[in-house]
This record gives sequence, structure tokens and C-alpha cells, in this order.
Amino acid sequence: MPANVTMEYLLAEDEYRKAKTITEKIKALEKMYSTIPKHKGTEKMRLSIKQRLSKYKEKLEKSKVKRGRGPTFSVKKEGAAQVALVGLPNSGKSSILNVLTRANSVVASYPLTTRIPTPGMLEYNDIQLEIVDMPSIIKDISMGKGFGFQLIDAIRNADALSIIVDLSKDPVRDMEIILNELYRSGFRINKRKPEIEIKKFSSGGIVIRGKEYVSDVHEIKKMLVEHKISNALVVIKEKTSLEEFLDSLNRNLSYKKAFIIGSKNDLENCDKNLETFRKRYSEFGILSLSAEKKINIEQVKEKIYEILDIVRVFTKSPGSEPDYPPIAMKRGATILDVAKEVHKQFYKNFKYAKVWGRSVKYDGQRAGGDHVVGEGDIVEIHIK
Ligand SMILES: Nc1nc2c(ncn2[C@@H]2O[C@H](COP(=O)(O)OP(=O)(O)OP(=O)(O)O)[C@@H](O)[C@H]2O)c(=O)[nH]1
Ligand SMILES: [Mg+2]
Repeated sequence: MPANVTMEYLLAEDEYRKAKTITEKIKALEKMYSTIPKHKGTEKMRLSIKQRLSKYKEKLEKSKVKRGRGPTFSVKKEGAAQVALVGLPNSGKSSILNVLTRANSVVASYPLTTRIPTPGMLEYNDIQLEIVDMPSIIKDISMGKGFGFQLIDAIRNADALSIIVDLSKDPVRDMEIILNELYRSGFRINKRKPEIEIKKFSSGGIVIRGKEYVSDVHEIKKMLVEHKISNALVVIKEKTSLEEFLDSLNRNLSYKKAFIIGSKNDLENCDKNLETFRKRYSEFGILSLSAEKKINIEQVKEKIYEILDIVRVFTKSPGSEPDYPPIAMKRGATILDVAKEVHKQFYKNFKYAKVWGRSVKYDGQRAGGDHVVGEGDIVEIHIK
């Protein structure tokens, strides 16, 4: 035990030792993690806390399955992609859903009005997008408080998040609460899962490639063994911190893109609050709007579209005009992905495609199945 930990940390550790339930253990471990000084000398202790945390969280997940799940919150996906509106009670989520779509989610001046996820459709650039107004985030949803687990599952189901903070109140504090709850619930926001490949074998021990990308190979091996991986080829492809490596072993984590909407910007003090907020959270894309006065609605729609990373592809049959509407693909999708989207037969019997648009040098260029499509491309698929 290094001598340079704080009194608060020692108290939290004591709490951990005395904790009887899984939830108590998790809370104490979280306290330990937040009070431990963050420097090189405590790195291993921090990792060990995180490791214990993910173990207890897994146990909590399992116990939730046993307990049954109560009402289901799942929203059947409609349209090309789904964006979830998440935020604290009364922050204006339902008002935003209503102004973005034709939905009619109940708006009221008291908190926790929205009890179940409420979807609406937004058409943008000829593409149908689904926006889901989520029940509010409250403290300890990660422990299952309220319908916490159902809410977490519903948020997991979304392709991206829009975090709503009320600009007329204290957006910096609200954002802290939201990010903390999301983190504890297993979300990693605007982060990419590190590029690590793990191929398990039945013997041969652990072989690590890309050792130069991590600071402590011994610690990595320990983590793998803790996760019951004792024979595997581990390929690390980019610089990865020990904490990121530990995260990558945790299958319960969900990596989500998010941008922030500062709501109610028609109210007093909002400009000042927005300025402070922007400085504090400069790494996020931040827009402000007023659902009531309909300010900046178009910008928000554009941002939603942008965060989903969609490219539109028009399909066509030989000798005819392109079909309408276009189909929405994820950026990086290939011609074969497009074929799969159109019809199983096009995918199974694919021969080649002709492409017009940004991704090719000349109109009607021939392309193979692995050709990556570009925004607005026209694709004519030829089959065997
Ligand atoms: N001035 C102003 N008030 C707003 C705006 N948007 C929402 N409100 C008010 O804020 C309150 C909460 O709005 P809701 O849209 O119900 O908020 P919510 O986040 O869905 O709240 P819960 O579902 O109860 O957690 C209501 O009294 C709204 O009238 C806005 O743009 N400007
Ligand atoms: Mg609501």
C-alpha cells in the first residue's frame, strides 16, 4: 500500500471491506477509484479497483436477469438509424422530440413525465431517422434504480446519443451527473474501442504482438488471466493505456457517439451559461436550441444526420433512372453491403457493379464487391 493515499480513500476502502451487497461493493469501489490520487505510483491500484468493479458489475448484470426485467423498454428500430435523447428530468427532451418529429410526447413542468421511451421519425436528406425520447437519467440508474437497467438497455440499442442539458440551470453540473451515470452504466462516450484482436487457443500460453504499444506487458498478462484467458494470440494495433486494455476485455461496455443540445436557450442567463459550458466541454459538439421558440432546429437536425455517419446510395437498374428514395449505408460500407441491403439474391449472385459519383474516377466505372461507396453514389448491380 503506497503511503500517499488520502483519508477519504482509506475510509472508502474500509466501506468496501464492510460492504455486504453487490451494490454496496460497487459504490465503495467507485468511491475508492474517485478518491485515489491519479499518478504513476497508483496505476496498478487503480487497475485493480477497476478490475474488481467490472467483476461486481457483471455479477449485478447477472442478478438482474434472474430478478426479471419488469416492463420492456425496447423500441423496435425503424428507419435508417436511431438517436436517443438522454438527459436529466425536465431538461426538455420531450419538447425536443416533438419539435424534431411529428410525435406527441407529453410535456409538463414537473420532472419524470416521460416513463417509457417514445419514438418519432425525422426525415432528413431523404432518409428516415428515428429519434427516441428516453425516460430521464437519474442518479444510480447504473445500479438499477427506477427502471435503470431497462433504460440502459434502451440507450444501448441506439446508434448515437444526443445529450440534453438545460441551459437555464447549471449545465456544467448536469453534464457531470449525466456523464458519470453513463460511464457507470458501461457507456464510453465519443471513444473508440482500441484496436486489439484476441484469438483464443486451447494451449500455447499467451503470445502478445504489439508490445511496444503498452506500458506494462506483465500487467496485461495478469488481466488476461483474470479474465480466464490463458492461451491466446493478442494483437495490439495502437497505443493503448492499461485502463483501455481492461475496458476492451469487458464485453458489457457500449461505445457511443454523442453530441450535446443545450435546451431552452430563449430563457435568461442562457448565453452566459452556454459560454461557460462550451469552455468546459470543448471536446463535444454543442448546439443550443429553443423547442418553444423554434430556434436552431434545422442545425440540430443537421447535426443528428452528421453524427450518424450515413452515406446515401441510389440504386438503379440498367437502362433506367436511379431509384428513389436512396438507401442509407454506414460510412465505409462496400458495394457488397449495398447488395445485401437491396436483396439477398443481389448479394449471393453478385458479379460486378457500375458506379457513378464521388467514389469513382469516371461515370459508370466498373467496381468489385469490396469497393467503398461514397455519399450520393449511384450503383447498378450486375448479377451472375
Ligand atoms: N422556455 C422554454 N421552456 C421549455 C423549452 N423546452 C421545454 N420547456 C419546458 O420545460 C419543461 C420540461 O419539458 P419536457 O419537454 O417535458 O422535459 P423532459 O426532459 O421531457 O422532462 P421529463 O420527461 O419529465 O423528465 C416544460 O415545462 C416545458 O414547457 C424551451 O425551449 N423553452
Ligand atoms: Mg419527457
